[in-house]
Amino acid sequence: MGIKYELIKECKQSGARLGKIYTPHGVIETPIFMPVGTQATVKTMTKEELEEIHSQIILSNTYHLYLRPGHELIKKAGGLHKFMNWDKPILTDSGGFQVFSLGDLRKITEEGVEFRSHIDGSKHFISPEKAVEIQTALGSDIMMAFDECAPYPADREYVKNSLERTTRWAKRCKEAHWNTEKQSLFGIIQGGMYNDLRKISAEQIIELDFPGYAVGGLSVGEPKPLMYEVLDHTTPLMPKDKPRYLMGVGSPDALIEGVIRGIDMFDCVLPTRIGRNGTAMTSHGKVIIKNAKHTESFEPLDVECGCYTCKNYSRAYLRHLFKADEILGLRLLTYHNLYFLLKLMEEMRQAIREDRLLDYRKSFYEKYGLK
Ligand code: PRF
Ligand code: ZN
Repeated sequence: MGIKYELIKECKQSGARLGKIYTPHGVIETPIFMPVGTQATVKTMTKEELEEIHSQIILSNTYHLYLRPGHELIKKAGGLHKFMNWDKPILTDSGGFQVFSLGDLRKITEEGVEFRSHIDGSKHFISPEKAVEIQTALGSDIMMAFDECAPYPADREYVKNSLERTTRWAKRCKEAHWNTEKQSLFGIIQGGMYNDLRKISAEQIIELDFPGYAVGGLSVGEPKPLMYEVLDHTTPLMPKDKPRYLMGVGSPDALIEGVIRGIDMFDCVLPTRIGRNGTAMTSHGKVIIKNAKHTESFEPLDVECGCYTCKNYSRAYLRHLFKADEILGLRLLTYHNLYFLLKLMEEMRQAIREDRLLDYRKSFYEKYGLK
């Protein structure tokens, strides 16, 4: 029924978790990074390319697909997997976060959120029930509860009200969720940067008994040490026998710190977004490909990387593509960045197997130029 999580082992050095999530579209090895395909496409990447770099699961968005092309159309196409030609697992975010990012284009009430489309300005309303209805039509393996992600900074009173509403919405999502054989609904813990509020939210959401739990409301502009401190207080409250998902996190250091604190799943637009604007993540830190110093560099982006981009193309060529606004540049850097992060996750899984994740962090940071 739905997904099943298997905890394989905990790293003796760090406490990080190695596990497997069994879904109707296959097994995911955790900890895992999920490439983001907001509009039913991981920008510039074909299905074959995603498979080549061992993407095990991708994320898509309720908000965007509801507005365009519409969840009814995707349902008619046979569901999101068939529509976008991706037969491995898909997780859909509920639209909570995306709608709240709209600023003055939205109005929150107990019933739900009224907002204007970023595409044509038309008016819409998403409630917890509607978010589940849309995700049911999309047919994702994992759907997310409709939550409110409080901004940063936000005062205690605001965050308290917001997390309590998030709990009431989570309950309504659960009641509206009927396709439980094929789709699993995850709850989302909020509570901002207040450790006591995180505890209240965790207790309330866990009480509702979801097959997996996310930590939302982090990576919203707060300093990284603060995010790590909140995680330090939050993950120990989460059940050991269910997957734990840290939403919207994808920088290499935050992935490592998250895994060390017991997180199993991550997603972020970072690798694909910075790839398209010409920044590569490499084992020696970031490379800004348009930089003049790469003009005559016939070395790959990362000599240690085995990806298609690094095996075949030089920095000089990639720089030329970006300077000339050629589409292939976007594709090659996106490919490399996703390969880099997915390999980082695989290396972390191996380090957990061998009880040496803290050693791995140390050597990664030294090379990457951190700490
Ligand atoms: N809630 C939802 N999606 C999200 C977040 C959240 O809090 C975040 C926070 N970084 C990213 N994506 N539903
Ligand atoms: Zn590469």
